[in-house]
Amino acid sequence: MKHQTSATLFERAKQTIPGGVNSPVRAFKSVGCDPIFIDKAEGPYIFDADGNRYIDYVGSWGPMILGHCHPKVVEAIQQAAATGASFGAPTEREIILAEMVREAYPNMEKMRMVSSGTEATMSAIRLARGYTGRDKILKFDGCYHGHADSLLVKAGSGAATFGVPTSPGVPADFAKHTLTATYNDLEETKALVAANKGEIACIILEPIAGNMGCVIPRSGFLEGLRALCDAEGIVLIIDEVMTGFRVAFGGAQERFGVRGDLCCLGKIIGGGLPVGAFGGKKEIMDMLSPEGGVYQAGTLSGNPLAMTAGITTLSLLKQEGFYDQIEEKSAYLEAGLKAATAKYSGPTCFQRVGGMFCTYFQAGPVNSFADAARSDTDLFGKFFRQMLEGGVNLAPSQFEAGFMSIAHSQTDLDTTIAAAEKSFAAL
Ligand code: KE4
Repeated sequence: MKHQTSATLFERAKQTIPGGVNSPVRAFKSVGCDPIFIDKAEGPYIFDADGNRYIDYVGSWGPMILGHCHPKVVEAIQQAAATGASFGAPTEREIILAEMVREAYPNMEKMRMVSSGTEATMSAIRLARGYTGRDKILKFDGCYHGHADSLLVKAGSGAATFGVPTSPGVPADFAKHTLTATYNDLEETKALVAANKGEIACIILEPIAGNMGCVIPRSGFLEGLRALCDAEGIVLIIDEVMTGFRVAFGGAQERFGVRGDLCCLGKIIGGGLPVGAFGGKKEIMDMLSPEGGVYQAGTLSGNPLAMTAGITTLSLLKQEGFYDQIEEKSAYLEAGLKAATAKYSGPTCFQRVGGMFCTYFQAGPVNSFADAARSDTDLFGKFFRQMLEGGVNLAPSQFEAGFMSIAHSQTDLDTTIAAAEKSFAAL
């Protein structure tokens, strides 16, 4: 087959795949250029179809915290593939991964493996509704929990990027059960709960909102939601699909000390293969079929290859000092990017927790989606394109977070900072 460049692949892809991509944000629509098609990846690098190398801060949107193609993960997957790709029957590997996850998230007394973050949050919400007998759910503007119908209401990530927060195709009858509040606004949330007393099954949130950049919970916000849910018999669902094993081995729940009744995971626990998980209190989880009446299922749930990739990944994350190194690299990058704005007169605001971060093109601070939406997305797009030209692959949207991996070297960070200096100067 004649060598295909990203441009030719994109044209060809659009013939059979809507927008030429299997997930909207990959189309680079909000950053004003055509997408790059990836040929291969290694460590902190991705290589596109035109042979360009990029220092990668997307990391498949979070999973690749070890860097791409970690030899131990590759070898484990190769060995697992030789013993069977999928059985549709239970395996010990599912137990091993569940036990490893429970060690890091003790509130996940029991859990179910699924194949995506969307499946995890969708199932957790159904379970919360089944457990409480209530229909309404409460989420926060700018938080994205996947594309299940009841969640595409003022969602973040792709939906926000396209400025179409409430997606067509979601029946009004579904959306009406979804209440939305302002992230970090505990008083508003309390008022909304009071106005729907006894009707709300769950409150679901990102403990650090990585789908409107990187929005950090105000002191007392998570604690306040925990107390509110306890007082009102509401299930608190903490969606750690992005933050789980990202900002600490025990995620944001370890970092902030506030635990959900249910917790959703994804991304890193699959080591790049399709895995999601939801879990929590035994009394809630045991309502799931075949124990209880709440139905949830999946052909590839607990897939042996994905379980193997997850087990190998988590075992490497447990190594002493792993998150200290991620913190060190991320803090160095933060300082460098801030210094890189010296020749740039416009306002920027850099927000970070551990190895997830965002440069907002505004003065900040950014505490909510309304704050994030004030960013200059055109300027972000220009910066993104400059950085891509400079060999650095950032998340292609102002409303996404960037991710550090352990594979990013000092040289990679210095190269990134130099590219940022050039890019800011050219804005
Ligand atoms: P998936 O269904 O995409 O595996 O997970 C949905 C999801 C749930 N919860 C949180 C907090 C998430 O961040 C996500 C997915 N994250 C986006 C990136 N912001 C996925 C990238 C994409 O949509 O292509």
